[in-house]
Amino acid sequence: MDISILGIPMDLGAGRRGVDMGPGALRNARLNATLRGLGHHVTDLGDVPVTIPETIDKLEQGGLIFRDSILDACREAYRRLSALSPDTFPISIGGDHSVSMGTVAGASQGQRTGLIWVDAHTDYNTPGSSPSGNIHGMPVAHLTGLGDPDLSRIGGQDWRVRPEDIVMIGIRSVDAAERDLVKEAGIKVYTMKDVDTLGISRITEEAMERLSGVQRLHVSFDADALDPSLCPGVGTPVLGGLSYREGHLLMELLAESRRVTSMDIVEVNPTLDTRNTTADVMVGMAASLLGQQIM
Ligand code: B3U
Ligand code: MN
Ligand code: MN
Repeated sequence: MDISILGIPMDLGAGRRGVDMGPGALRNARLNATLRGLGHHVTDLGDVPVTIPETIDKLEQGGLIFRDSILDACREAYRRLSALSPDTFPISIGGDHSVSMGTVAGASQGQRTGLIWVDAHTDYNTPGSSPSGNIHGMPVAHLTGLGDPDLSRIGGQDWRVRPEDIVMIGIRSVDAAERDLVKEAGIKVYTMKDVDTLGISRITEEAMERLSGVQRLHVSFDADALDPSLCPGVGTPVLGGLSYREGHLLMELLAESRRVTSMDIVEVNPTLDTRNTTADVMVGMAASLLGQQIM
């Protein structure tokens, strides 16, 4: 398969610094070479330019911290990804999770896109509901058309992700007002309790059944979905996350389906990590999604 890697070294959407170093950490953990080792043709598109926070004021623009700079970076990610051939499999490496407002739209190629959101958080706050003003807690809401009118239209006037085409897995931290929005929208959420009781295998089957009508399928993997004992290099760790094998099994089963067309790896923060472990683990997850097999 042709794989293109695009870095978005941005931490403007997160509450703390350091995820801007995620693309470097993931490349350092041999992302490109690992995928080449699986037989793929890998092209690295380099990084999207991102405003350095020290060079500007920390503006709160309508309840949205660093809105304008985040919009610029997401639009550029969108532009670069939507220019790729539809047969290319893009892997976008963040960066905080606000990058996905651009990457999901860009990878969608204007088509109906299913979204598998692997995360501790639902990231469904709007500027009105957000307790923090941090945009990395809002990308899914914007992808479905809620919130800021520019952030919600990066993929064009008419493109958006339908809430019924979204499945979230690994969830264990949701704000009160955000919970109401998620329920109202009808998004399918598999919490960690569901992972414990149903198991990843059954959840993946149900998710693929639910997403049977979409043309493209995007996996957005936030490193904080995995348990912090495994991935300590994340800005908002929440105990009780996916185990190493649950993460891999999810990726292996999605690979078997042969339906996934793009991926994000986000929220890797090497400044909070030890020995780049989180990036190492996330490269392993990408390898399983891209066909690495045990036997
Ligand atoms: N829900 C909170 C916290 C949060 C969301 N995503 C992350 N943290 N990584 C918020 O700020 O919206
Ligand atoms: Mn997230
Ligand atoms: Mn998260």
